Amino acid sequence: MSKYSQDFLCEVYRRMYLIREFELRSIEERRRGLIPGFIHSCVGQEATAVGACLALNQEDVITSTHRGHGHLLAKGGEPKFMMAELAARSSGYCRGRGGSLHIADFDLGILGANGIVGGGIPAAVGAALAFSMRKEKRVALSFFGDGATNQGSFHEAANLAGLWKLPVVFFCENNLYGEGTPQSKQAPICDLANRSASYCFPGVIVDGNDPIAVYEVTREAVERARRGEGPTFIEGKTYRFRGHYEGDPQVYRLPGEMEEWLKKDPILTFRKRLLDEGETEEAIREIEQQVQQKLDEAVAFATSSPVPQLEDALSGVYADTHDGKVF
Ligand SMILES: Cc1ncc(C[n+]2csc(CCOP(=O)(O)OP(=O)(O)O)c2C)c(N)n1
Ligand SMILES: [Mg+2]
Repeated sequence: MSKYSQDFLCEVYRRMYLIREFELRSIEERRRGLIPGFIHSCVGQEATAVGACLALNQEDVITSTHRGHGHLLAKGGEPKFMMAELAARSSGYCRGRGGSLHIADFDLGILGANGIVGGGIPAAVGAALAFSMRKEKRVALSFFGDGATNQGSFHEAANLAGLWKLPVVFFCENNLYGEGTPQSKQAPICDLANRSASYCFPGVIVDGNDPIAVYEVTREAVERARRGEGPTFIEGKTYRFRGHYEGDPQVYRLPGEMEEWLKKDPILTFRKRLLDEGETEEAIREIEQQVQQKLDEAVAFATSSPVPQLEDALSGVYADTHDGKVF
């Protein structure tokens, strides 16, 4: 028997299923023409987002990446405002100006997805510095990919966070590739968690397809940060099941690699685990139906929302028209 309540385990499944289905819907809606531009889907990486965000409080903050939909949904993002943003509608999170790569909601502690690889990492460290200076017991968690750990921004941010013992969690989703380049051709080390040694804080490796394992290591890292003991680097080993972007021919994958990882599909394995824990098939189906209904509503909301108007193009660009929110 699990030490977690059925309600908690069902919530884990609900959030992971929502992310998976949100991604599949957005791929479909892009094909149908509702969504312009690129989508970098996180299908296969749902467990890192959900496990990590469940270990945070509402007032804690995250920074995200170009592959950010899962992080935002896991931190409480509303699917209809996200779908509207993806569809470039004025009812979207950023009034339709940001799109998939730039969704933010300060009220939920979502400081932003980010099109710049490694760009969210110093932003999270900056937030952690602010918390520390204001003596607030809040934590910043930065999601980033394996490729981002080769950026200077990661090393500079990790250095200061280690030096100043800031309340930050560096969460690396190692999906084995940066675009089409395998990790072995990007960096001379295998386990990226070892990078933390240079900056004098712990590095932990976790099965990134197991949301409970992710939750547990993240909770420990968050508690450590809240106690003022500084950062932790978590490396979640995982795999993306879709291309780097929708349309990627994926010629770089090794033979048999996908098949092996599909056996560890976080949604299917956790669904089975729920059944083993005594949850009924009917209860799981009900969760799935509720999610599907939410997504139907999200697509209908986006479809019926207006596109931004030309005369509003400059609103929010200059400080005097900014709505003044701080995180
Ligand atoms: C600074 C910068 N360099 C290059 C790119 C182009 N680019 C977009 S995603 C990506 C790969 C990132 O790999 P990783 O950090 O492992 O994240 P993943 O896509 O695997 O989630 C690259 C090189 C970019 N957006 N920003
Ligand atoms: Mg990667």
